[in-house]
Amino acid sequence: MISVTERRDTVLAAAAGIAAVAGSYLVTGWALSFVVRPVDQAIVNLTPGPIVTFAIETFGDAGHLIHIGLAFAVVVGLFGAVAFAGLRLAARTDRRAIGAATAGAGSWLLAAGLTGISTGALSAALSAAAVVAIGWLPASVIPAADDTAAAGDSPAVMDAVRRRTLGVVAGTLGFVAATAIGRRSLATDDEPLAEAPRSEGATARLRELDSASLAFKSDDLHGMVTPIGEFYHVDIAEFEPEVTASEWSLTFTGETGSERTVAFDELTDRPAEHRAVTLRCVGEDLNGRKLDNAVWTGTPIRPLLESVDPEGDCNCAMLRGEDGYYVQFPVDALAEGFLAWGMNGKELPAGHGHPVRVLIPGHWGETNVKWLTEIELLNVEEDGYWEERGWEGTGEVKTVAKLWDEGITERDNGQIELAGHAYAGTRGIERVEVSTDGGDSWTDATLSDPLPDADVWRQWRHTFDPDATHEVVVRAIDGTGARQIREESGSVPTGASGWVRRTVEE
Ligand SMILES: Nc1nc2c(c(=O)[nH]1)N[C@H]1C(S)=C(S)[C@@H](COP(=O)(O)O)O[C@H]1N2
Ligand SMILES: [Mo]
Repeated sequence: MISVTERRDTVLAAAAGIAAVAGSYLVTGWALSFVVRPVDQAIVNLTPGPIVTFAIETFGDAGHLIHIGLAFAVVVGLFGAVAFAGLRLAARTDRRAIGAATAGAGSWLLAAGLTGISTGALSAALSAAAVVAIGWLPASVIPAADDTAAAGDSPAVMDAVRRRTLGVVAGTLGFVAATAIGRRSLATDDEPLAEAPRSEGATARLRELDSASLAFKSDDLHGMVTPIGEFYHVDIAEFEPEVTASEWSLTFTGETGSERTVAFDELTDRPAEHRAVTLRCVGEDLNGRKLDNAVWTGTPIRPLLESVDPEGDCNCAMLRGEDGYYVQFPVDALAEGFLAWGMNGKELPAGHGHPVRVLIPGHWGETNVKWLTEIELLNVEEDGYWEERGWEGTGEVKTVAKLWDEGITERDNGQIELAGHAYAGTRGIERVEVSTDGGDSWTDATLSDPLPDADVWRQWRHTFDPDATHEVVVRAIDGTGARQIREESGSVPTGASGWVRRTVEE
């Protein structure tokens, strides 16, 4: 039989666990030193590839909620266990101070162990204080084991225990709410991004893309450039690395004639270019939203690569990011790449690889390593992060024409406008064809002006007079004259294929 006090201690310990996490969050926010982060990272790293792939296919972006939820539960459980041990010790020795000291020290060690003493000191202290506050202070207002035993678990005493325990739980939830609100007021997310070094030319490029854009009926449609805040994200980690420009460096390792480390200032002193580059994730649905375009400021990789004298037997390189991400692909593709430190004229945002990422023309998004720290030249091919999980996404992107939801609008004259973006990597988009009769007949869509950039999408638009329910189908033809693959397939392993279809009512 579980005694009243044991049950009470279990509830108090759970409350203490929650308060410890909230205390850490109050200090750190959603950052690397938050106590949940290392556990979440461990869960992500330890989850077998097939399960990751299954979760992404089944739940899409909501899959993140599963590992994050699990990580929260584990960390609450860990702090709760420490608090429980303290409460039990207090009951056993009848010395609350001993229990509180044990719980406080134990939770401080736990928090510091999770986040590291240097980064997480304050967060650890607050977690420990929360555990002590919840586990110990209420113990003085709630009848202890002896009292309840003496009272023979009388209904009156049991009632008091229950009421006061509920009071502590309510207080904890209040604390959680207060930390969430407190964090929001502390948050500096709205701080504008600084201009990127050497980004003067980016403004002219942005203007050029803007004037190449088609005008649309809908204001919700992006033109040729995706605004920074709306550019898609794909991250293996829930918590973005925090790397400052002065901390950052890139090292060429492995099979090189001479190893080399490049610092941020050295990189940004090199010849700068402003390239429009489109990214598309191999894991997205056929008509998914993980396709975006920006003007990136950076410098070509080729001269740096040549300077280290690559010697590997497989003509392949493993690129690694600060978040533990890695991807391997041919050096020939890498040599065409670009080391970017600016995005739409601003310094690279934290979520897009601050301070430096790589951009590989024409290949799937996964080759564009963010927070890039190392380029290792190899003798034998090795799998990258996504290849270990069943994808084959290091090659060239497939051709796609998207028909966006907000791209289907009715004009004032009753015509229907259809619009989207089309992308075929370095092959370029030659034509987009639209059918409004389920694929029996096809018309060429109007395209945005071609740009000089090697790896950039185009916009398309088509208007027609509706007369019934229309089965709309769109398909693109790339610069080599090849038509978008008709056969339908899901994203695993080589990216979704098929033609986007939509029923449009008059
Ligand atoms: N370091 C690192 N680089 C990464 C990833 C990552 O998780 N970590 N995700 C990759 C994937 S799968 C894609 S599609 C692109 C997305 O880039 P974005 O988040 O800037 O849109 O980044 C790639 N580079
Ligand atoms: Mo991706």
